[in-house]
Amino acid sequence: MKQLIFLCTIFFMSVVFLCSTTPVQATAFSFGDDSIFWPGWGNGIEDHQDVIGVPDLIGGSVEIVDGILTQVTFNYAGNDSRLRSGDLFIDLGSDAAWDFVAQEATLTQYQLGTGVDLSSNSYLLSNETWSYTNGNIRDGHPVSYILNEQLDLVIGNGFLLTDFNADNGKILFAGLEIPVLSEGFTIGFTPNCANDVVYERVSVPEPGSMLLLGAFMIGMATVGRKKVLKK
Ligand SMILES: [Ca+2]
Ligand SMILES: [Ca+2]
Repeated sequence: MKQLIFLCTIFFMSVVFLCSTTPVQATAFSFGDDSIFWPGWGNGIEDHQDVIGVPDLIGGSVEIVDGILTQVTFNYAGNDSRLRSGDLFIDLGSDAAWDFVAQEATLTQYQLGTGVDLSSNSYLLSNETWSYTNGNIRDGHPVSYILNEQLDLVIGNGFLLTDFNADNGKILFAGLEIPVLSEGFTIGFTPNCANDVVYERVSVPEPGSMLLLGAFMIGMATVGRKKVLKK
């Protein structure tokens, strides 16, 4: 009898677990900084060094709610008041074509149709967004995607907009609504002088794997219960 009560309890807990995994799930995944430049965008000079001056991007994290990428945070060390944020690029499925770009001014999110190949020439490059002559930068690296005339105006008025001066060590892109696939995605980002470039793959575990675990627990409990009843 005790065994039967035990198995019934497991069965009940399994049902609760299975039901509780179905509603809203917010999950955070972290990423590092293992790339020096985007594939194909080395400049032949600074290609061996991850960081030129400051800041040093040290990875970050993403938040996914029910299969929707809602925010991306970059962590960095060091600061320079002349720096501005570049755009956030997202490549769904990591097939070397950008599918979404989020831009600073109003954190507007754009979907790029069938994706924009990495070799596209529709970028503003680091040497076009950084006018200071003292100190080296990583020349010729994509910083922002040219989507409309408005962005050119923003650049003309003083680079991109997110303020690197907050000095809290974080750059946050929030309010995103990007549906991500189980294949995962790649994040691209750099400050306007491309002194440190992010190109990182993020894996997203299948939501179904949690449901499978719940179903497995119920199955085990059911088999065990039948055995007890037979006795
Ligand atoms: Ca770095
Ligand atoms: Ca880097």
